[in-house]
Amino acid sequence: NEKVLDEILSQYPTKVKKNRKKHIIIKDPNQARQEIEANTRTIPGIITNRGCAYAGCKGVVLGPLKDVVHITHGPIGCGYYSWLTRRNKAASSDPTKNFISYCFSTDMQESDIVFGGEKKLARMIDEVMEIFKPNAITISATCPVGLIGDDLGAVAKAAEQKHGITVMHFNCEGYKGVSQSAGHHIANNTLMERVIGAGELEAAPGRYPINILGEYNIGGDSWEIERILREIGYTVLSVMTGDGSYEELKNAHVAELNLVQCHRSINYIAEMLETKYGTPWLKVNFIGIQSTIDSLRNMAIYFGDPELTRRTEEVIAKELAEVEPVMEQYKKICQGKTAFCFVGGSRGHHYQGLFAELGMETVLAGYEFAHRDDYEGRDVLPQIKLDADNKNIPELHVEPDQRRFKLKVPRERMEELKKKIPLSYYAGMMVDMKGGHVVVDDLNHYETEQFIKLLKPDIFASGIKDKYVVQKMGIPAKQLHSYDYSGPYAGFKGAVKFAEDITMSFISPTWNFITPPWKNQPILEGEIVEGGCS
Ligand code: CFM
Ligand code: HCA
Repeated sequence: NEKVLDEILSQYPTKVKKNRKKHIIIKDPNQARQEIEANTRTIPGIITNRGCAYAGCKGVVLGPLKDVVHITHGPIGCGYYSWLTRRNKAASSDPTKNFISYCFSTDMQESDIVFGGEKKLARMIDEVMEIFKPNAITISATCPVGLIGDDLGAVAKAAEQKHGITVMHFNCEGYKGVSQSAGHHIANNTLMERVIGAGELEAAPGRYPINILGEYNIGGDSWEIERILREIGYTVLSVMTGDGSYEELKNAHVAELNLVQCHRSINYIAEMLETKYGTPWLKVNFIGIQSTIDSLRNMAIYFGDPELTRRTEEVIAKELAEVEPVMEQYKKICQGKTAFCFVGGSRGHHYQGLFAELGMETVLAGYEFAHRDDYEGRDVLPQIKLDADNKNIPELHVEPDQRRFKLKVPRERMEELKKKIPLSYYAGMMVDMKGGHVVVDDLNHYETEQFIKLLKPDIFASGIKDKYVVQKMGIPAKQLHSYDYSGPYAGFKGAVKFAEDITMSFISPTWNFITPPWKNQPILEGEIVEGGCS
């Protein structure tokens, strides 16, 4: 409760306490809205799990585009850090056009920092063209590039003229935002301006044409999602950007519907595509069996075709018959256990339903870098204050495309549909949480330890940066970024894989060899006395 929370926060200096208090909510179902502070700077000195704008731009949004060579302009560490660690899988029918397994970096040295790195970058592009001949190149800036003022735009322009391909540059220096989130925005703006719509297609090459936005094929998730969608009869034009390609993305404008899986990283594109091409977007969640079913049914409602609805139900029934009995087995072991679920900007919410399907309650959840709308729902958008990121990200102004804008759904039907399905809408994480459950934004290592001691979860789902600290406390930790080299976890088959992995972490005998610290030490030290603490 609030008193215990206050005790935890009282270890902080007064100013820090005041700040952190706004980022932590205990869900109270009696309040219509509980406001949380999000997308603000981490306090210097606090150990956060967040990444940087470069990670969000190159690592998250651009990196998965497989037929593009992604150059990291900077010292080698940034390129190395983002080299395959995210597990965004990609397969290609043309292996000479799949560069996913490479790491391209200009490997800046001290002399490049002193005398400038533009020439080295230009030479590198020449070399890339000689060896790999990609259809497009991206250049992502790291912190020192912005500090020394290398003109990436000029290098990119000259390279385009010299080689006749698309060379896009991204001023996503790590410090351009308070987290990865600014990087998503920087990447998406340029993809919107230069890639989507650059293709020649005027009509879709199949029935029910859709794009899947905000799905990055981690551990093969999007392959499982696409398997289900194709079986129903959808034409998946492009995935942004999991196992995605520059060539596919160019024609994303002909879709009839855009699905949004990760709202945080891609909602700008979804909105801009609606304005520019008249394509509505639907919030989906393919993590968890029930969420997958709901998403498929909502898609069928959108298209409003009885044949599609029939086929949707047929596929759901077939898949359910396969996975339900297996899930029941795993549920016997997981039932009644509790989880913490703290992940980047969407999974903190998306995995709660899947845990519930195993009979588990998520008692603490949060995001590293999501914004208030991801917690509270899009209704709060008009109230969100301009933040530190805004001045660093040029705002794109998009207008209806004169030639290609086509209203996919008449306005009246759109209004009717909005009452039934989440079209252009995301309700956020907090509505799905129960009273007494804790929501934490930008959770740090001190708070991680305190909340573990207090709530003693049976499993902690988060990332690599706290995994081992958590395990040393005797708590199983599950990476929900990289899936601990497992997956896929999406869709029907993915739910079973997840259930198997979670069950495995509970029945491992390893935990018998660890004594959690609180079994040897009291949970809170010191005593409360009248008129103050000692
Ligand atoms: Fe979206 Fe992602 Fe996520 Fe994200 Fe990420 Fe990721 Fe993530 Mo790691 S785009 S917000 S910036 S779902 S890399 S695939 S797992 S923090 S919750
Ligand atoms: C990133 C990528 C990351 C990190 C994962 C983690 C990912 O933020 O740069 O901290 O475990 O999913 O790979 O989010």
